[in-house]
Amino acid sequence: MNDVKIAIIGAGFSGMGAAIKLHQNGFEDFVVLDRGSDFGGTWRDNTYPGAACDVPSHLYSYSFELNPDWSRSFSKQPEIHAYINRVASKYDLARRTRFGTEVTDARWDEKANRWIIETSHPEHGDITVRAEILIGAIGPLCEPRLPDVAGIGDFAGEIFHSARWNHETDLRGKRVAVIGTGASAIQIIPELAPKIGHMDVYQRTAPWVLPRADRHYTRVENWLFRKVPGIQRLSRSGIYLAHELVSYGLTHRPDVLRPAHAAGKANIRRGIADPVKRAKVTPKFKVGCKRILLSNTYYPALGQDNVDVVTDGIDHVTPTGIVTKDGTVRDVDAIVVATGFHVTDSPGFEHIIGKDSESLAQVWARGGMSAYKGAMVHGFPNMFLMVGPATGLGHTSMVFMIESQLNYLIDFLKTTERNAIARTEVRAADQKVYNKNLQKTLSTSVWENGGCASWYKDEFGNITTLWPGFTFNFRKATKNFDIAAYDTSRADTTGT
Ligand code: N01
Repeated sequence: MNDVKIAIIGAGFSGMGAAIKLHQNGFEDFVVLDRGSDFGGTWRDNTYPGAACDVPSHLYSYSFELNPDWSRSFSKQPEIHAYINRVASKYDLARRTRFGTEVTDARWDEKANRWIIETSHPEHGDITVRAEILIGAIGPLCEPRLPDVAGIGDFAGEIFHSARWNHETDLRGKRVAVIGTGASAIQIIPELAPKIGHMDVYQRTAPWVLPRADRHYTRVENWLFRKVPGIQRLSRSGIYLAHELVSYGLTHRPDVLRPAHAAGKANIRRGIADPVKRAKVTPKFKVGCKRILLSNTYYPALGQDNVDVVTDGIDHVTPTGIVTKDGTVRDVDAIVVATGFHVTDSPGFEHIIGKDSESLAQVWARGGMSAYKGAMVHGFPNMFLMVGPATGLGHTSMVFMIESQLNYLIDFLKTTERNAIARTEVRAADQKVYNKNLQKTLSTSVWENGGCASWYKDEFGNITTLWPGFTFNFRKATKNFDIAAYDTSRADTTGT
């Protein structure tokens, strides 16, 4: 048994951020557990061709670790992963991190006021970690979702998910099917299209894809960012404010985003000459209802003669290809599955078990994901979720939300330490009111009224993934730990 004050699950952007802030604030007794073999979470796992960020580089980095050397305005995965590893090494996070360590069960022990965390490691075996505080930084986009299509397991060729790219496979000259047209697929398709023999793109819903203002930074710009950090901060603030304006359109006045429809349609016209293909890829819902995608190369790729857009719906998969509902058989050598992630039903929720011996999955199966300030869940004392329910964004950088949550985390730890509090549990009523207010704001949003189905919504039809509104309001809400919303008890008493 290993005893620590704090155990962090996950060494991605949010888990690393938590580790750094703990260290900076004098909380040194912690461990980071990660099932992978490197830092970066989703930026470690998503190595598909063309993987890049659709948030500007200067915004997609920690405010306390700006990177003046970004090579372009929208960075590609290798550069982001390298940045993450540089930060990890600067703060010596490897010393604190146990890689290859899968958390199989994390259970609250009410008598001991501790989290009992069972882990498994292929070489070190099973180790139990006992912690006063559990920080769940498992990430919302880490569990690949495979389509529920009959026969998919029987396909005899190469098949893999976008987040588990098989780099051993050479797709040059091959017949390839890509299932999905979301953020991942629209980056993969332009990379593959010029190299493969033929591609079938299975599109269930045509997304809005707007032009991407991507460019290389000049040497002078990088020099200036290095020498005058204020310029980079100014540029970051400008980008931040511009994105916040989009947030207003998304949540209160979707009509404000109407010009984006014209930009999206112009993007289609520029990229695709064939009117039949153009019609197929023209979206039928309001911009912003699903994540707004950015690309200058997606439509030109779809416009290529060796690329077909298939909209008939998949019926089943055979050992040699895909059969659509109209009975057409399309044989392929490989299938790329770009169908997203288990967001509201992550398998990770099954392994976190609270005071009533119920898992997060069981509790949330009753009414959907819910937390207080995206972090604390009634029934799960001393657990702090990073990027938990209602913290996702449709318009700007998650790193801003992560840093807001880190402020809240540190103030929670300082407050409880100062007051010798051993157990902290958010009150059910406060959690309920908080989420009721979120749902009220969401009711006018484009995600609710934009005429689309998306992973932002759960099986009950509620949007439980997104923060509705300006991110500076979330920053304000998480500035101080509001202890009045919590039931607390000291180590030597039964409650306060
Ligand atoms: O996944 P998605 P993703 N048959 O869920 C389709 C982030 N991200 O991996 O729209 C046929 O968006 C599904 O169709 P429909 C970002 O937050 C960021 O692309 O549901 N098709 C859709 O087209 C993003 O939102 C970056 O009708 C099926 C696609 O698969 C999130 O990750 C880059 C199907 C899934 O799209 C997820 O993006 C990449 C079926 N049975 C990703 N099931 C950045 O740049 C699903 N689909 C930061």
